[in-house]
Amino acid sequence: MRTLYQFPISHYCEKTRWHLDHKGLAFNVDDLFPGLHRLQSRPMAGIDTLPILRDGAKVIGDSSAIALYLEAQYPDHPLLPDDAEQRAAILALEERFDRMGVHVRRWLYGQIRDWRTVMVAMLKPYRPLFGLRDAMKPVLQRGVLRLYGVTPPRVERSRVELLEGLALIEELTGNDPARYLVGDRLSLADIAAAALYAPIFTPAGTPWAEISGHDGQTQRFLDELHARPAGQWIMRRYAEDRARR
Ligand SMILES: N[C@@H](CCC(=O)N[C@@H](CS)C(=O)NCC(=O)O)C(=O)O
Repeated sequence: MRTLYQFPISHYCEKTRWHLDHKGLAFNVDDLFPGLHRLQSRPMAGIDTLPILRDGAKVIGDSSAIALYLEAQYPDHPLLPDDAEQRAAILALEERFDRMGVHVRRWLYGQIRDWRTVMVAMLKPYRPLFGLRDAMKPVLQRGVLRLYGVTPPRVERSRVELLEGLALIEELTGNDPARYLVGDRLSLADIAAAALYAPIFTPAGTPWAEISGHDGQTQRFLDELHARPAGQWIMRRYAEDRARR
């Protein structure tokens, strides 16, 4: 039996969900409560972050390690080619977009003016449990801002970084939303880029689609990003390549 330990709202968890779905591998999810998750993640995989995948007796932590494990263990529907040069290029891009995930998260948390919908998206899977869930909301909000370094100068640097990442997608695809980042088929680089940018582009059916309440300036910026070839590329990957099984 396969279990994905996750936060539904985590874009790194989305990257792993996408990979599992792409391979047609059935899995259960275990939604751990943010903060308290460390009581399970540390003994299980020696890490503080999710996703963690349990596959039979094997436990793997970190979306990149999980990706390599899935490719080695389940070679059907590969997301890494045999060609050494292409494989290296894809892994380098996966790493680049994994780092981008940090900037996407920090920038986005830096824009939130009304935390209610964020908290709904974050805590929806958990039962109210004698009011404890709701009592945790301000603690979680402060924890998220501190943990992810959400300060005005760092949020601004993350904005610049995320624009550079979008420019890279446009360069690699020649501004054509139909093309893939490396070669002519979907790879790990594409799902890393699309999943880790998804909280900004909020494709339908993803947990971020329910978050609302940005101010006018942020909304205009988001609209500009959507109109760019890279924004269309991300939406297209979701529409065409995000199989849900
Ligand atoms: N490099 C990790 C990053 C995962 C990550 O940052 N997960 C966040 C959620 S988006 C997390 O678990 N944060 C909780 C914490 O750090 O306590 C991966 O690719 O799996």
